[in-house]
Amino acid sequence: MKNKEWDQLYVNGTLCTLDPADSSFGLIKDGALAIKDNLIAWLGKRSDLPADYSSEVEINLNQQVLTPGLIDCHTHLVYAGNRADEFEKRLNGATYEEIAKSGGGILSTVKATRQASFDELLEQTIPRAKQLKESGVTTVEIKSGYGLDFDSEIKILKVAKKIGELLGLRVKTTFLGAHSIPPEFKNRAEDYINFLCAEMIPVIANEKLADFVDVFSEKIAFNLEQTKKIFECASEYGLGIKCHAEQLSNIGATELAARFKAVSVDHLEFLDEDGVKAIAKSGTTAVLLPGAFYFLREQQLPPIDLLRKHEVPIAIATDCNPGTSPVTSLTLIMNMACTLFRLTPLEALRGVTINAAKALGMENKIGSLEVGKIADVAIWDIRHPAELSYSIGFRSSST
Ligand code: DI6
Ligand code: FE
Repeated sequence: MKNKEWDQLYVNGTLCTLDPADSSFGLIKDGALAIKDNLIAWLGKRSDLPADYSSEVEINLNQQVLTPGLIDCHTHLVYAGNRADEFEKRLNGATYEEIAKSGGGILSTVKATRQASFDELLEQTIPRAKQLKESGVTTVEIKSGYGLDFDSEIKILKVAKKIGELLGLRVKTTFLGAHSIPPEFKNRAEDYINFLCAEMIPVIANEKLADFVDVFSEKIAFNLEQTKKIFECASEYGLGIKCHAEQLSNIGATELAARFKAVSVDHLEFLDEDGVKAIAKSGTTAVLLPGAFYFLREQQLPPIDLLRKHEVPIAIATDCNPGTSPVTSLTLIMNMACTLFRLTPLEALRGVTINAAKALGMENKIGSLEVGKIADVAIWDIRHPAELSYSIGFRSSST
């Protein structure tokens, strides 16, 4: 019997390993990558392949570039309807906050999502998930948050899991019950928080419906004290913590999230240096969402230079949602991160691979090409990985 018996071997292309040990893209020209039992079993220069290998299948990359499968670490993919009407209102001068306060915004999507059956919701979500996949995504985080009652939130989380099964995507789910206060709890935010902590989080944890809990911590949503209650409850039930923080104003949500060792804080346009220092210390990943920045015509840039200075890992994601980021291409987001936030193409690619893996606590399993990691890859008809950020919304040849 031969020593190396692989299931699959890629040859004749450029590997972009994003190996954290490499200070750049980690390119291996004329590389070879072997897979055994869905794990990366070997990778290196083709000329260094061991003499005694054999592989069931050999795939010719024809000079294409192979990267780790992309990771979209922040989406609200499961919702019903759309908000084109609101988009027009905003173009005529209404602000996002004004629309939210008058009962539109998130709550209009909540209404549509509550009314949709499981199958209808699934049917509306599948095209979005397919488009993400076409942009090279193999792992996607999906938040609830457009149900805001027991049955609807569970329905959304189950649709998210079903999407993973149907499309062969790795799905991580996040419970975002604290996205907005539903109409039946109007002016009773405390009661709603108590309901989330007493009745929802325990069930969601016990039934393993979510990996993380997230809070929209903001003036127009939940304040710090309410956010803290949710984080305490989530920690008690062993769920990871994420936070929509400092998106529209600075209320100190980032520092609070850092105290709870959040895996990520997301948005961050209004983050200050104290907040950056706090997440540098807690090992929390900063997730930037250029789609929402663009769509809201935001002027305040997230503190990129401070994040760099304090060596905070930066991830980027689509934030796919009907209100502030109706986008289903992660490569388009890479381009936006470069044009709007001046990330380099390398930072953008790290932002959707290794750093996005960190934002999901999965950096030991996915996000770079290294022996022992899960072998999910994306193949691109390009010659250098910087082209993924340069082209506007590139599509992968396969994932
Ligand atoms: N921040 C956002 O940008 C989205 N959610 C959040 O917490 C917006 C969600 C929506 O408007 O539907
Ligand atoms: Fe979001």
